[in-house]
Parts: sequence; C-alpha cells; structure tokens
Amino acid sequence: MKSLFSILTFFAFSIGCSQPASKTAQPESSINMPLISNEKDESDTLTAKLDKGGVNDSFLLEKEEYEKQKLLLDMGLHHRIKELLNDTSVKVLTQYLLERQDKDEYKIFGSLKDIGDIDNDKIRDTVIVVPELLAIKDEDSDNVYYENGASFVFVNRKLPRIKVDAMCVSCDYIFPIGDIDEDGIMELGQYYSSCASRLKVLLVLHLEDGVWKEIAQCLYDASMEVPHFSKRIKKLKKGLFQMDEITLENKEQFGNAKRVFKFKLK
Ligand SMILES: [Ca+2]
Ligand SMILES: [Ca+2]
Repeated sequence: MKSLFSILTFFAFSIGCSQPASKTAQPESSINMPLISNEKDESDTLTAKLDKGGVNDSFLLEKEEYEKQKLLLDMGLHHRIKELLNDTSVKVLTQYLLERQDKDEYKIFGSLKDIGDIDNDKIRDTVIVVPELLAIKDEDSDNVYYENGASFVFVNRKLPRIKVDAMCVSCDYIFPIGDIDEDGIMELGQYYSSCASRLKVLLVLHLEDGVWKEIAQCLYDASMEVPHFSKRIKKLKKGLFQMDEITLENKEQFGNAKRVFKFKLK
C-alpha cells in the first residue's frame, strides 16, 4: 500500500456520514457525562492565559481538557465519540469537532451508518467516523510521527476501529464484501481517498488478532465511476476473491481499462 499511497497527496479535510442514525444506537443517557460548573468563566480564564502568552504544556493540557468537557456536554455528539473522548488510548481531534459545532456538517458526528451484521452475532452493526490524531510508525526508520486522520468506529465494541491516515473520509467508504474465508467475520472493502488526486485506492480488510489488516488492494480512478467502487470486489468462492481495477492508465498501457486481480485468503 505504501507504494500506491506515495503517489497520492493529501490536502483537504472532509469527514462525513450520509446515512441516518440506526435504530441500534444506544441512548445518550448511557453516557456518564462529567459536568462543568461554569463554562464561560473557564473559557474566559483560558482566553486570558492565551492573551498573556502563557502557552506551555500545562496550558495545552488544560485547553485540551476544556475542549473535551465541552464536547462531553454536547447532546448532538454521538455517545460512542464521547466514550473515545474518555479513552486515554485514543486522541480525538477535539478542536476539529468544536470548530464545526455550529455548521451543518457537524450533524454527521451524531449519526451512524448501518453496514450489516459484520461479526455474525445476529445484531446489525453500525459505524461512525471520528477525527483522530494518529501515531504512525515509519516502516523504514521505525520512527513514530503524528498525523491528523480519522477512524471508522463501530458501536459494537467487539469490532476494533479502522484508522485512516487521511481526512477525506465518509461512512460510505467502508462496506461489507462477504465472509471470504468463512471464519464468521465479514471482510470489509475500503475506499481510500487522498482528497486531491484522481487516483484512489480500494482495499480489502480482514480481521485478525483483533486488528483489521489490509490483505489486498487495487487502484480506483475517480474519472471512471461506473460501476460503483463497492461493486468492484467480489467473493468468488471460499478463500478466493476478485478485485476489478478500472483506470485510464490501464487503457493506455494494456489496451483495456479493466484489469482483474484474484486473491486468496486462507
Ligand atoms: Ca453484529
Ligand atoms: Ca472472514
């Protein structure tokens, strides 16, 4: 994937879900929301510190905590995101959310997409997109660097989240493709958008040892939208699936825009 992604560049931020909340969503009352006694006073104090130039580590921590508390009080924010705000292992981009609180696009952070029963427990699963600061390990140097990204987060806590190192993300970019290896968990397709480039990537994800792993990929050309990207990955039989790559480059190089790749998953 690294080689494919290296040809893409990342510019704009655009996170979204287009489908309405599922009936499986849990009520807001299930969240234990801490209270802020006087929000305005705290805001004024923080602003005063900023004016004095008192920006240091402790100030940033205080600001982060203030943003977190403000979001926890927001009834429009989905309870699953609030859980992540209280999870020290996840760094939700609080400022990103707050900057959008009064805009229409903010509604997506209160809604879910139903993507079917992924773990075969007879309960349909729902997914939401969460903006997140990601720790990414460089494969060559082993150094860790941080990048704004997002995650597909399932309301079903048994399913781990899927991290995306870009911010052009929509709930529609993740979709089930069937249980290819028939282990009881659906494999997922993912549309990976670089925001700016014509060439995107289609990925196949397989849940293994509690992590969604990329097991196959092909290119997606945004200028050739038919058929829809979710129709370009098919299970052929147990342990075998196909990906259709349709690009202008294929047409120029091989005389046919469509190339078919077959993969095994045992
Ligand atoms: Ca399920
Ligand atoms: Ca499977």
